Amino acid sequence: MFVDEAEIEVVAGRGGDGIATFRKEKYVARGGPNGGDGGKGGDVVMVATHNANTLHDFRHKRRIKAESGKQGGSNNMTGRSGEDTRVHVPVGTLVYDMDSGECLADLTESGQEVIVALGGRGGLGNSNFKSPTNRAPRKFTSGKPGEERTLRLELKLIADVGLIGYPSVGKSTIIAAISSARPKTGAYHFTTLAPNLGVVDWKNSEPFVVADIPGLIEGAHEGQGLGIQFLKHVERTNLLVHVIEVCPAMEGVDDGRDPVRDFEVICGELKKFNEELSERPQLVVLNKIDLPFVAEQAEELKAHFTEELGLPFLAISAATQEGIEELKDYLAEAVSKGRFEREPEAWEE
Ligand SMILES: Nc1nc2c(ncn2[C@@H]2O[C@H](COP(=O)(O)OP(=O)(O)OP(=O)(O)O)[C@@H](O)[C@H]2O)c(=O)[nH]1
Ligand SMILES: [Mg+2]
Repeated sequence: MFVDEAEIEVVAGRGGDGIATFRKEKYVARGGPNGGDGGKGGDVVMVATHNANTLHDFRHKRRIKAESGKQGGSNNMTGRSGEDTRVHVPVGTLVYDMDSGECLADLTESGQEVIVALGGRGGLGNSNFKSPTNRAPRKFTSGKPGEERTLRLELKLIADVGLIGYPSVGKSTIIAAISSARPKTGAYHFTTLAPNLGVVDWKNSEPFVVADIPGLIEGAHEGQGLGIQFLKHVERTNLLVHVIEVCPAMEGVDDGRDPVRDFEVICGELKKFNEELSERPQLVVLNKIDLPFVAEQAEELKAHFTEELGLPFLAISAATQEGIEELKDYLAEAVSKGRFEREPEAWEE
């Protein structure tokens, strides 16, 4: 099950207590203080990984603790530190403190980590309290409690390209045709219930990630269909591929579907979700041109999108692979250009 939000409590380990002990040596009636300090409590650390792609695990694991530090020992032995607890979350997870609302981390890269609850300091053993006036202190201090927080985790996938469009236009078939992803496809609406990520490795370009999300329909912003909650998973992309299709005309039935109108409806939904997202560069892809009634309209649609709207346009068939190479060429170039624009310093050498 795909879960992209979770609430958890994290409790770091308590510091171990210091102790009060005295040296026992032959011929020394009363040795000096030698009580060691307590060990530090373990931290709770979040680590981003590509091996997880949902926050599902946290539906049942609501409280995550780290180990406490151990008590100090005699002979000035510091107690063992508590083990840190490392929690693996998917890349793209944002970590918020529930109380302050503050964003503690945005884990965008694999291996990136953040301490979300710091372990308590260990207490001091009595050897710390020796002074000229008190050569045999019995004083020691207790370890400090570990930090405790309630966190809200939010997953927002990170991809270079996002596939959007009505249900059944062939988004999942396209991601399967261009990438390593093999999502379910089907001749019915809402086959895809959760986002899929696929890596495209094409020619000499750097591999890039494409996200396929559940289909959108009119009123998605009001919760129609599966709603627009999945749109957040294409917020962190540089390019949207807007997939359209021509539906077969059925005698006497007007289902209101038309590629130009579909396109406008989805753009309207995007805008309602996030104004900025609706301004993201889009490539319009007409799919299913292996079907004669689709091929028939390709020229006219191309003219509409390129000339009237000034948008790039490709006609493809994910089923027969027609136009798939051009699509991958286009995406690879757009992605590398996008990366270049985002991080020009990295390319200067
Ligand atoms: N003829 C033809 N059929 C296609 C093509 N691409 C996809 N289909 C079919 O269209 C139907 C829907 O394809 P999906 O890839 O599941 O569509 P989707 O956009 O992911 O749909 P949702 O996940 O429901 O939003 C399936 O029956 C596919 O086999 C194509 O290029 N040509
Ligand atoms: Mg799908």
